Amino acid sequence: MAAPNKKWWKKSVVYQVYWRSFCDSDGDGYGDLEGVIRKLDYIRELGVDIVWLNPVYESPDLDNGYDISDYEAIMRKAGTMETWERLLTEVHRRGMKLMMDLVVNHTSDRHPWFIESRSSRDNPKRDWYIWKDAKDGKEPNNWRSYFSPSAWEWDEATGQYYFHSFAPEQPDLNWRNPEVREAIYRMMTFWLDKGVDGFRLDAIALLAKPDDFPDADRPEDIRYLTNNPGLHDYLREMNERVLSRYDVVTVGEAAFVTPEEGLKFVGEDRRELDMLFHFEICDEMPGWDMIRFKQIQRRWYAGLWGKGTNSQFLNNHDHTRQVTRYGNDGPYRVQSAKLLATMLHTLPGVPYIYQGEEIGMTGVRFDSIEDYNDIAMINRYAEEVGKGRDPMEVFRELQALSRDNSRTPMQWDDSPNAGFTTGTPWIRVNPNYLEINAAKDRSSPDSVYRYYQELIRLRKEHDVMAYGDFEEWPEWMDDERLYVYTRSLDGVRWLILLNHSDEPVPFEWPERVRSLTLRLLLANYPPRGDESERTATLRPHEARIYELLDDARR
Ligand code: TEU
Repeated sequence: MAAPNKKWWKKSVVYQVYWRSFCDSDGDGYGDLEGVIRKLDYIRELGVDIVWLNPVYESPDLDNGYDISDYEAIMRKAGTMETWERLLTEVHRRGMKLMMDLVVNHTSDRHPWFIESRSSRDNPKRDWYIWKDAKDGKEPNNWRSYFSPSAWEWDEATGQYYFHSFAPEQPDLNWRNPEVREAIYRMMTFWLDKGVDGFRLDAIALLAKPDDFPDADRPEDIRYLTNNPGLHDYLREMNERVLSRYDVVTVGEAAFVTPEEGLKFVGEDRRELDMLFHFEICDEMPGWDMIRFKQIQRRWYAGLWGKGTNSQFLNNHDHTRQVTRYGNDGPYRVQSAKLLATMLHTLPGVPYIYQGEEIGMTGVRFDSIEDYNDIAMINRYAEEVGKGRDPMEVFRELQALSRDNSRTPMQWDDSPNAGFTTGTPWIRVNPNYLEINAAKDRSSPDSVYRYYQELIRLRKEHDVMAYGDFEEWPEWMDDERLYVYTRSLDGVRWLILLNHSDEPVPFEWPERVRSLTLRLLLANYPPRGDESERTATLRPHEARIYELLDDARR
């Protein structure tokens, strides 16, 4: 297959900073931008190239910043514009780039645009949002939203419903209206002129809405919210009007896309976005499923390679920590965290690290719904309990995938509140911080943190990790425990061997490699001295990266 074109961001590693849970500099219990600045050396020492900062704009903060009330101001909890500017300077001073999270599908209901829009039916901004009359005295259609039972909210004052893909406090903008698009492009230009290096575009597959909002056959399957006609016209226009004028990188959060759909977002000849997050894993694979995971990787590689860029991630601020959800957070936590890292950093695509992943932080199980803050969980809990279900049963059901699993504070050290804050943290700290924390990891040569450093160093030194073709070894394609594949570029060939299971698994080297020399580049266990040329035994959650050398290259 054609190797991808080279661009600066294709060889990069992105680190996601969920700032409110990262580092609190002033003791108010919320992480803040000053706190992020303090920890930039930590991020830099990992080897990271791009920092993705979750939304910091002015917001009533009902959905943790994804409900923006002023796009050109900084939320008080986070800091001031002056601090933000200093953060940008400090990121750049360390040779890194800053990627801002931007929400353009919806605003907060407190945004002045919406306040005007809802003020009367003939307000000039009425059409900036999506308003519809009631149908037979009810909602215009039967769609659900992500966070509530209906995507429509009744507005008593003007006697119409407005549309919201998420909470009722997050009304969707009407992208059909050219004035809305102009206002968004102007706002993006404001940030680009300040020097940001790119955007993570929130819920970007939701921008376009259908003409007529037909009823869904199965309202519980909310795919209808995404990928509606017109979406790619908007993205092309955004690219032409804004993005193409700067040397920036974009990643779109694209729910419910297949590789065929995905290529429309990131195909390099289409001039829309650079990378995407698809959710075939995080939204649709509740627990680890090796066969399915391999199929997903295969399909996306076939669909995008040489044409557009994928991202590799298994968790973020919305999805439970990977070592808990997809690995082993018990006896093999360290090995498992390293195995997952090896996989994400050697599969084709740009790897994303979610804060705390690099020290193997785990999910959490708090005792009661009162300990949780996630609006998705709380609204769903109220809905289900409202139907008369047993509250404890509902609570238990929602716990495993609550978004708060990954939102607990970063565990810096073993001091109170894990060194995150001197005040009362906005969300409880995971009690395992005495055992799992950055200070401990950084001082131990075998830690998860050190392993991430090694992986990132390898990416910097070897183009094959970013640009190499991907090929699975056919003998293990259907294996439920082992994942075996190569990456190859210009005669350099790497082999990745992963045992994603709690048991030791025997491995027999195929005939065709017995004449090659294997040079071990990185592994999460010490090398065994007792392996023959024909067989090996992979220990639980063992990961190895080899370079394969034939005679000419030895
Ligand atoms: O999430 C969008 C979203 O739909 C996710 O909840 C979903 O689980 C998945 O990851 C994509 O299919 C974004 C933000 O990441 C989230 O924190 C916000 O709450 C949401 O948008 C609304 O802005």
